[in-house]
Amino acid sequence: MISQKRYFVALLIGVLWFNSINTVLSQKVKNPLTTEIFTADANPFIGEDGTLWVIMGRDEDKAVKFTMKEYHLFSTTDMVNFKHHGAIVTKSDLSWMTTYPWAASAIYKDGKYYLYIPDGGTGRMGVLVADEPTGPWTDPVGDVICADCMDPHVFIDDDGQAYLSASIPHQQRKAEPGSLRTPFITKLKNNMIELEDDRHILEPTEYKNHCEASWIHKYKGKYYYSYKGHDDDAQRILYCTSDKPMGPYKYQGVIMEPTLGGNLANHQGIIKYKRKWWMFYHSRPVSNDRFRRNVSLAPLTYGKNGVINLIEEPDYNTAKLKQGRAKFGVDQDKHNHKKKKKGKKAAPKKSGK
Ligand code: FUB
Repeated sequence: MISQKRYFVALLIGVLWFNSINTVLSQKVKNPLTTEIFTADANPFIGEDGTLWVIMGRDEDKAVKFTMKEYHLFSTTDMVNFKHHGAIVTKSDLSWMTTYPWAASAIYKDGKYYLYIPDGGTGRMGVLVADEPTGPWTDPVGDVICADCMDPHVFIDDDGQAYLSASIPHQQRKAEPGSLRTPFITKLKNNMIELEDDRHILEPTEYKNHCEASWIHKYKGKYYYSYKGHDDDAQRILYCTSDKPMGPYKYQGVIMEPTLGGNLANHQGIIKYKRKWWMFYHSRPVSNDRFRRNVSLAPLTYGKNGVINLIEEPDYNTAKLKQGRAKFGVDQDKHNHKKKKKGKKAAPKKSGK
């Protein structure tokens, strides 16, 4: 009798779990994820209870540069409905900040959340710690923990070892031809607030045309290092793969072509959530302006041999955009006109080498 009861409870849990996953797979993502504020540099991470959290930088409503002052937090359990938790960290919380808090990286490990924050493009990077993604976030060091970690990303491997990838600013190291900054990968110590001394600076044979936005993820035992391109690959999201987290890597191709509104600074955040892979990115569907961006989300799929299929920028939620444009005084007709004139460029279906 007892075992029959247990069987039914297990069956019920199984059905509920299957339904929740199917909901995620079948619902349609609403892009951009919010038009309430301008957002950029989405960093998705999974919390202790399985919620997907996303920390984004906020572009100011009247921004004319990347003068971002706040990180905002969003959460979801279905990739369709995102809850906005407001600003969780501001520039004034960071005693060591000399410029603006740019693309940060957050991660959960052993009961704590860590947030790695770059001081603009200077390479200086500090770290905050919290018990919950909503904070309060505190600064355990009170100073930077790295002098040359621009656009950091922290990835934790299956064995618990954490790796940090980032870009060395060009002021500190001359980049390879075609690149603006040099990518590297290093280990974090167990305490998550110190870097190991050894680092693998990627050789020119491992990547090409690198700008910023380092990101590591793992798929079927392979490590993927993705980044935003430079020079001939300006504004593209590119990637390389390796059998080991610290490389050597091999350049593979393009994940995404330049986004709507064109110039400067896409930034990818790649994550697996409820059996499906996703890429957060940003573009300018509301403002059509370089410094006022909106984060969107697209499914990421793999082809033969783990090749990442090219992600085409999806259609946006027009009703939401109209509201957004009215709020920020963007001329709808001017935007549409520009879009029509530009036309739709043909893009290859698979990533090219
Ligand atoms: O958002 C400020 C900077 O622009 C980021 O650090 C870069 O990745 C680019 O998105």
